[in-house]
Amino acid sequence: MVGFLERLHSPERPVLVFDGATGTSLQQMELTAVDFGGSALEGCNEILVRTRPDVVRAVHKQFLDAGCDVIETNTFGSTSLVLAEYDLENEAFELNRQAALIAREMADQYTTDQHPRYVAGSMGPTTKLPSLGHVSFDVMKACFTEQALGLLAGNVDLFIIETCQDVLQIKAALTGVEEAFSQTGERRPLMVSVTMETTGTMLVGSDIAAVVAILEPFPIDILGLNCATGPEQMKEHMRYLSSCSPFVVSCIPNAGLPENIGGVAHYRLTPIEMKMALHHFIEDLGIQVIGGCCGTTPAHISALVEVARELKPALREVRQPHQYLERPLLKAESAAASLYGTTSYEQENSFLIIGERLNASGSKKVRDLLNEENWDGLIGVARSQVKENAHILDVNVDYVGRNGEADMHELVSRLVTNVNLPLMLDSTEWQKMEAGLKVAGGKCLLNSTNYEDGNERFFKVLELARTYGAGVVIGTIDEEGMARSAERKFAIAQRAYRDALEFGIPAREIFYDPLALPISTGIEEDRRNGCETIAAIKRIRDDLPGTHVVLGVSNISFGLSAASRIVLNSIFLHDCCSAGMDAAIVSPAKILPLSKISEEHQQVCRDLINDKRRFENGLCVYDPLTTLTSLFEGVSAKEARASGPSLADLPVEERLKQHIIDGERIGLEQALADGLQNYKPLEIVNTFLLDGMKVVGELFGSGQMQLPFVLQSAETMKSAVAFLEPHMEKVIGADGKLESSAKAKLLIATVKGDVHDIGKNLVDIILTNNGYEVINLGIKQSVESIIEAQKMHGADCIAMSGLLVKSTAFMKDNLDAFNQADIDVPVILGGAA
Ligand code: THG
Repeated sequence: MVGFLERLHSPERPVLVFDGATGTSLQQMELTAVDFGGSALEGCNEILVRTRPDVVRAVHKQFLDAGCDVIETNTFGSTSLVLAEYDLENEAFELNRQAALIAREMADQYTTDQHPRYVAGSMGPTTKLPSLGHVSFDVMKACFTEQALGLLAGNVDLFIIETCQDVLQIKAALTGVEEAFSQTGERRPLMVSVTMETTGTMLVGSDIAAVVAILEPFPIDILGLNCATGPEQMKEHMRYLSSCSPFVVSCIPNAGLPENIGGVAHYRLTPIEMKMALHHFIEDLGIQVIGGCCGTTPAHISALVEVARELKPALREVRQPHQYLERPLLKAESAAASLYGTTSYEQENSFLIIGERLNASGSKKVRDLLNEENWDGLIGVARSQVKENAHILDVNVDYVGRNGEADMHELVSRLVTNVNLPLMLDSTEWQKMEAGLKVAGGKCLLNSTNYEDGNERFFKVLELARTYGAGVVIGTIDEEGMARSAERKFAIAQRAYRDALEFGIPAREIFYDPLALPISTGIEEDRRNGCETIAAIKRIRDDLPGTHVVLGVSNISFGLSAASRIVLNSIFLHDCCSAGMDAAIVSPAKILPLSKISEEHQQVCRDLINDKRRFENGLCVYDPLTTLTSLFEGVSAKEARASGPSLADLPVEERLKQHIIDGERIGLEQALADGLQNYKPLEIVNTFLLDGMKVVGELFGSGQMQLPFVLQSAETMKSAVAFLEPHMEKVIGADGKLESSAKAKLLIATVKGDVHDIGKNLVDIILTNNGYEVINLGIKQSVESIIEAQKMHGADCIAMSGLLVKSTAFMKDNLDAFNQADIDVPVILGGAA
């Protein structure tokens, strides 16, 4: 049988068809608790490969009969992370192996020379979001390794990491699968399929460009979308993938957006409609892998098989893994990314601005904040650089005597949910960089590596870049120390160019740092530090194609007065950019445009940079360093620049509201204290703070604010209420709750047989912080326990949630049971289906 990749990349470029919905198909089989092996396991579809393998075979069979090319193993939730909800965590390997063997047997039965059938090992997203701290990278990775080993033992043809909600989860899965490959010495093609919500982003807020930029460095074969919506809502994303993704594109939509018809989730798109929608994707956008997600039946798959036979996909340029070094992205440039969006490495009419402030070795303030573990204060430093228009944040926690790995972990995990900028992880120790990489879902830059300790450390950082998909800064330092002359700087850069490309890091991911060393010391050997660096920039730009150049610009002026530093740094930056530098680590607010610097000051700085001292009879008669120092005697830094308005300048009412919108806890207590001068605590909550939450809700609803920021706003709301509580004694009820601030009481539960509660828990947080009292019963709640809780709490409303399509059936039954029990409060149903 021809291998999967061989077929995918064969000259005919066939459109390959995946199977349809497994969950809905199993539901059609009308299984009971007995089929799952007892009521405790009801809803655990993954156990069926053991308890009812005949049923699993029947599902595969109906899709194979429909003519699909690929069937997926029944292992969507077969990681120990999810199986633990059913006390089955020790069965993960076996369940995956069994599922793969069943699918293998079925696919082999159907395979003919003309029509090979393949098995894709399905790896779902689990029930946890690592970017929100629900689970650690290492635990998640280990779970995926175990799953992959089981699937490999059952001999799947490829892996599909699917229904992805969080890019950090994808990275954990990809590194986990790589680990399984290296343990077994085997390899399989990789497909990644992400879920874009109706908001237009992944659940954690990543847009499609961020998804592509973050995954571009990984050796995957197919990247596409599945679930959440129908083909119509996927159109824009498909267009982007078609023109910008270097991978084969896949599209596995639901049979339309679910609609509620008579209390049951209904997927309305007919097989013909689905076929029509995908027609366009194949013919015009070159989508080469299609299939069906929720609500798709064998009839849908038959229709897709027809369209796949009839059409030839439009030609797209596709990169195969071994071409990573040669082929850049198609239309999108190389970019760094936050969890939310991309920042191109190449900035038009500017340079890539990397904010230098969040650096414990470069700032006493940051050092002190770190020592106090004042994380909010550190986030404040990061935010101020966002306001100053930094494109990327340099993050350095190097501080003797502290646990740098723990600090990097803590700070980066907070940064990713508080700041919408990509990160540059700055450390002399690779272990600290890795600690940051494990919590940063976006695409980072690693700052930095060099040959100071020989090849070993140099390659260790490159390995991190390759494993986690990051760009890398390479300093021109080798075994003999820092390169001082342009020639030596270039020689080291050239050595690194060869090494990095050979190792698998493409030129476009390399940022050379030819070292900005102080020209402010007056020491003879430092005099040429500026001009040698500029000369090195020119040579790198001319002779090492495709790479970038970066400098820690502020180094050159160490020790000078604040005002003269601003001017010297600005001129040096400008001249380095003219020489070909395209990125710089700076304090953006302290950079002046040349037009704001007098001719005289420019001249002195350039003389200093280029060492234009004048000597007469061996005596120095003009030293630009001395001249610069005297020119700026007594000039304050403030006089050298202007500063913008801040939160503190707003009237208190606006300020309170803005604190909530920004999720900014620094200065919050002061704002609340100021507010208390004129308003009652409850007025502050109900008017200004809730106004802020309302704006947050609107921004979220319209896709302008991502989920983690909403949660930060909710946390800020919580702090505000906690601060105000002692001032509200009179209105606190007997139960200690804020009587008049609790708008209503809600009872919420994930229904029987369902372990998915990410959405429900978010609803809990957001409602709680909007003044509702929420009683959260948790997952797998039987109708009896919901009724009992309702009798006890007398909630004003009951909300039931669940991800599985079959959960809607439980919800319907529960409604009957509520009627029987004379419960007449309103009921809200929610969840993916
Ligand atoms: N190359 C690369 N990375 C780097 C550097 C580099 N990272 C760190 C540094 N150099 C760039 N960042 C800074 C940060 C702060 C200062 C200079 C460079 C700075 N600090 C004040 C000082 O030392 O006087 C401290 C002021 C304070 O305490 O607040 O100027 O070259 N790849």
